[in-house]
Amino acid sequence: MTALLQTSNDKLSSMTEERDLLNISLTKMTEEMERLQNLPKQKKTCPEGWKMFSYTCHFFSEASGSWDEGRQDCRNRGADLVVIDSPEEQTSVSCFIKKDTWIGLNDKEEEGTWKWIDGTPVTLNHWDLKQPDNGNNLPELGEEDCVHLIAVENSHWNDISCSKSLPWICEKIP
Ligand code: MBG
Ligand code: CA
Repeated sequence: MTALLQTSNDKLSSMTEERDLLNISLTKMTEEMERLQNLPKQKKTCPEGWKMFSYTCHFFSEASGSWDEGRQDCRNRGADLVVIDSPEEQTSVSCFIKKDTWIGLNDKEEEGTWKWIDGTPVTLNHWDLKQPDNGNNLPELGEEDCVHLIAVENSHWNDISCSKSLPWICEKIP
């Protein structure tokens, strides 16, 4: 009888211990859940030197380089070349550029098939008059597979040789 009582006492104390540990882990998990649930409510900001646009950040480079060099610089900044997917975004970036500027649009993969660097097809159409023309068969221009904003009001798009040296716009989600 005593032995039986002892066994169930032991069992009880080990279960009490287990219950306490589970309670601690429940408290921790509840805290973590609340932290994660509050994440979207936190006000996000862009790094210094970047401009907030909608839910993203834009960086306008001082430096110039080829389209590939621009893209690499964006990647080094944890970003990529800008994808312009709304008239509002187009208007916003066009306000800030002072020179012709690279954006994340090209037809390198297939001539005439324009794709944003994130794989999305072109929904917004902001081509300049008579563009894209792949250099209009002018031998001195060569192939034109990369797109830049033209540095005039509205900054329409033109295709140009990817090796041209231009500044670029990067984009990332904060
Ligand atoms: C230029 C474009 C160039 C090519 C050329 C054709 C005056 O714009 O920059 O890309 O399209 O026109 O003539
Ligand atoms: Ca062109």
